[in-house]
Amino acid sequence: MRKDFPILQRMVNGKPLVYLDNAATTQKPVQVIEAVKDFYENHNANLGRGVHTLGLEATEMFEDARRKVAKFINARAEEIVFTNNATQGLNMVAMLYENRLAKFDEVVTTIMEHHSDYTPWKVISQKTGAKLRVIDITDDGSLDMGDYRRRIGNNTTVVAATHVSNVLGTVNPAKEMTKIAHENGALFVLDGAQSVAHMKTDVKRLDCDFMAFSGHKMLAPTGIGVLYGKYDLLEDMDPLFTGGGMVSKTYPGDIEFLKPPRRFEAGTQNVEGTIGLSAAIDYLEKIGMDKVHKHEVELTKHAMDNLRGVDIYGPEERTGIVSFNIGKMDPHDVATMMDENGIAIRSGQHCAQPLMHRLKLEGTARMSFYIYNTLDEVDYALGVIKKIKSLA
Ligand code: C6P
Repeated sequence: MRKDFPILQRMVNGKPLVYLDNAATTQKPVQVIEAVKDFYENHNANLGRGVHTLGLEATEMFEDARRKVAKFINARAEEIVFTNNATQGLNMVAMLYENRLAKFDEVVTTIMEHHSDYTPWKVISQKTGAKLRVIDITDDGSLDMGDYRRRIGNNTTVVAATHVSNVLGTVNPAKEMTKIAHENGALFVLDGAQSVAHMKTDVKRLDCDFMAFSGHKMLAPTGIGVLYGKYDLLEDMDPLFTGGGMVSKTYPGDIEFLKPPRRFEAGTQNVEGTIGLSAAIDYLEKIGMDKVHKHEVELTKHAMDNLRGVDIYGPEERTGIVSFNIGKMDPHDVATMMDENGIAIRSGQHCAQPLMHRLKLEGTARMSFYIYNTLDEVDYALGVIKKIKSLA
């Protein structure tokens, strides 16, 4: 499939590009690029605002993309709200619940959250006086489920947790976590930013109440994201933003909003993004999400088995994320030296400062794999790491 990704032909610093920063964003196949190009060349129009042919086509393509996303995660189309990214989706849920939280409520989250899931709840808790309870990890970087069970109780209103850690690759038991949250009458919000692109996701099976994710981490363009919400919960909420495309009537003294999901999609939407996302889902489904996951796990296992003499963080069982440090070397220096050899990795705190603080780390270097990476690329990266290590 590598020929589908034009950027993989690039040279970087005189070496063939080895792109191992997929947890930050993935590359895009020609099928996605062409789908976006086709939209602009043949169908471009605004949505639901006209009866002309282009307008009807664009609207149909947009709604078709919604149906595709819904099927991909086993939801109903009315439960799919288009957003800019996972960050917007997570913030929306926190803001929508602001007026339902009070002083004696508790919001539960985890120490491994990305700032996009940690900070909205921190801010909302500060505003409402609700207590923020942060679940710890075990020594190997798994979520401490004993701590989770102990801290959730009658006062817990919302649990917000990531499915997969963007630093440790840890896969949290989202179904079990949801069940425990529901047994205590709490809502469960899942951050799917690092999971939906990497494993088969079934929101009905997980039973989570909300889930947010980003298109750009799953072969689609930037600027398109998804917020899934159970329909009765969405229907029970007022919009955060008002404007064009989400009102059914507004006269002096009277206003009525459209039903979800359009109620939460004010203003002109990112139509090209949804079309790119739709093409990305077609691409992933053609491969099969089980195969996507299997390939990543194989690369990760190979990397972990052969990465010697460096500190690796996180549990054995994980998705395609490997965070490491070479002695006391600054992770940014490691990433720079990898880049000199054509390898793109991420370094630093990965927008996960609570976790860095917990691990007593300034940062890590991070390799993250995806469908187009090969065992040869992993071996090449391991060889470069070995050379860098010899300089330490
Ligand atoms: N993590 C990383 O390099 P956005 O930026 O909205 O598309 O995704 C935010 C986000 C939310 N949750 C998790 C678990 C994430 O990993 C991310 C994005 C990238 O790790 C960029 S900081």
